[in-house]
Amino acid sequence: TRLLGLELQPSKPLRKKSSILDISKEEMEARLAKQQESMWNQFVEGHLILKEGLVDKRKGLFAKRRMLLLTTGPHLYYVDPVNMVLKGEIPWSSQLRVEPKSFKIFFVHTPNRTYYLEDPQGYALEWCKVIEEVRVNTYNNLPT
Ligand code: 4IP
Repeated sequence: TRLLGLELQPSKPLRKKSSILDISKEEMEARLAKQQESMWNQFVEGHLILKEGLVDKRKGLFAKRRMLLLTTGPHLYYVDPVNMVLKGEIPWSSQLRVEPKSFKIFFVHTPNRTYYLEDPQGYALEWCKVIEEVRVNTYNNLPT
């Protein structure tokens, strides 16, 4: 039927809003192929990079600027972007929690350590949102 020029669609079953981790096999292959051109690809052990960005990771008095790479797995790798060396990984578990402190500062809590991170560009809330989305979709539990 047509109504005011609009085609009336039979109502679709309600679908959950797709998450950042809902990636079809074809899309995964295409994105991984494209990622081969990325200078960060060498650090992520074949995983797909979901978000990347420079952050200052504070430990004690000093902060180190690191490229933070959130990937499928999930993993949160951090790389020294000057020497192009993988420095470590924030360990993922169902207990990982993010805590935005301001537009620039956010914490990543893990059972053994809280990572103090600062996004100089002010996208801390974006980081928190995407990490939380990955957590929920990986471990299937509710925010606390
Ligand atoms: C270092 O401080 C860097 O912040 C390291 O970060 C950090 O390791 C070290 O903590 C910390 O002592 P200095 O360079 O001033 O000595 P990065 O590895 O990114 O270079 P992580 O990786 O663990 O944050 P310790 O406690 O891990 O050694």
